[in-house]
Amino acid sequence: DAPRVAVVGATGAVGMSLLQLVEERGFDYASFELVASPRSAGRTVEFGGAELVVREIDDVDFGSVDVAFFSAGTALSRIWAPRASAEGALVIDNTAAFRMDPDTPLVVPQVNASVLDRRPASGIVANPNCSTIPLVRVLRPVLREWGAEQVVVSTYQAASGGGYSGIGELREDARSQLAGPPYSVPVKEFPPGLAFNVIPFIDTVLDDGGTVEERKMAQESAKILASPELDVTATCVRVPVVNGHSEAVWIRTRRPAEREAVIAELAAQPDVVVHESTDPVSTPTPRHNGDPDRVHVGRIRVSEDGCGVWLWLVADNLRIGAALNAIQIAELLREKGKL
Ligand code: A2P
Ligand code: 11C
Repeated sequence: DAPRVAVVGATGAVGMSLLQLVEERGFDYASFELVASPRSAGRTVEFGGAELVVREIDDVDFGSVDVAFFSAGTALSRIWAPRASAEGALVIDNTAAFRMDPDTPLVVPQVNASVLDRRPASGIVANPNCSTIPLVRVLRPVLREWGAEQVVVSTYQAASGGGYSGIGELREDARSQLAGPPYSVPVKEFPPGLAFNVIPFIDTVLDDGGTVEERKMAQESAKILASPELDVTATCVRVPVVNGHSEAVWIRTRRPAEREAVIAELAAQPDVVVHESTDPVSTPTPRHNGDPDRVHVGRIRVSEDGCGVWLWLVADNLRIGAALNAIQIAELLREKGKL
């Protein structure tokens, strides 16, 4: 039977992308509940040809839900995901709350689908961070074919990673900057202000000077790729782009690779598009990216000794990096008869 679905954080940037994808992909459901904060409770949202009323989470009976997608922040997931799962819903959690929990699989269906052969002990499946997902999708074939010792990544992350408030803040700040001083825009999401700027901090700074976002990329990649010895190091940077994360990736391989073979391996991955042209107009950028449900790769280069591979990737962080991966997890669970 088709599952009964709830989306927690349905009015947010990831939640709205998820609703769109459910419709676009014809994901089958028996019932559908939209959940958001008390601020949105009572609002109606058009979905599936009906007007659905948004509810607050206290009013949801998770015993009548088969799968609950959570995208309303880590703090809310910490409290509510275990409750929802105890009441009988399988939770697909898009926050950082349970990603590193040993009883919770961290899943990118194109990379480690087999970890869902068993129903998760915690009742929760974690969806990785939006910059981790496209990275592991391109690392998987390189690791398999040539091995890898080290991966060094610099990210160029869009404002939508900070949800609707991030997008709104970038737009307002850009207007204010264009209007000239005095600049009166309050900067909460992206201090000291993202418009016409780049900011080398995403999330909290740790004692060692790294950031939580950088640590997520390292830890989550190792868990998904099941390669604890792989050294993934990142510098995560916020850029004034509305949507679409980009990454410059350098991989030190164990065995020498040839450029043509790297291109062929990457192009053979599901929903990865390799753009071979070096014309800037044909190279993937967040504004000109083609199909938003694919990972776009360009600028593939190989060092003289064959053991250094560089590439550039662009991926829609709300879809590939969040909502699409979550719905693909649900589709995979359906295929495996676990949902
Ligand atoms: P709301 O729109 O009512 O604030 P974004 O990532 O775009 O900021 O979206 C965050 C999502 O999380 C929104 O749907 C938001 O609802 C939802 N949310 C925030 N706090 C809660 C809460 N306490 N209970 C349920 N949903 C919440
Ligand atoms: C950003 N990657 O771009 C963050 C947003 O762990 O799911 C997603 C945070 C997360 O700001």
